[in-house]
Amino acid sequence: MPELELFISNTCPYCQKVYRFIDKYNLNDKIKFTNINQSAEDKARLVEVGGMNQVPCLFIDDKPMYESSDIIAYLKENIVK
Ligand SMILES: N[C@@H](CCC(=O)N[C@@H](CS)C(=O)NCC(=O)O)C(=O)O
Repeated sequence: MPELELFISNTCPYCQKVYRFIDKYNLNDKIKFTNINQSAEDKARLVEVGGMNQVPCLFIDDKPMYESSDIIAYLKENIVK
């Protein structure tokens, strides 16, 4: 099982789209949620590792994946049982 960390922000509709999928398939406890509005350090880590200040971004074993549709497709293929 890879380590999954999802970077989100408070008002982002694309984050909400990903979250709805996560909630629907009960994946909450498989993913660490990191809200970049709550931590300047986490926001800096997102930009440093991912290269963009864009959410949602899923770190899969510390490798960044942007784009809500790609994240949902990844979760569907690899994490949903
Ligand atoms: N096509 C992207 C759009 C993501 C997006 O536009 N995110 C906004 C927040 S709702 C953002 O992070 N904007 C800041 C930026 O792109 O620098 C997706 O589907 O994930």
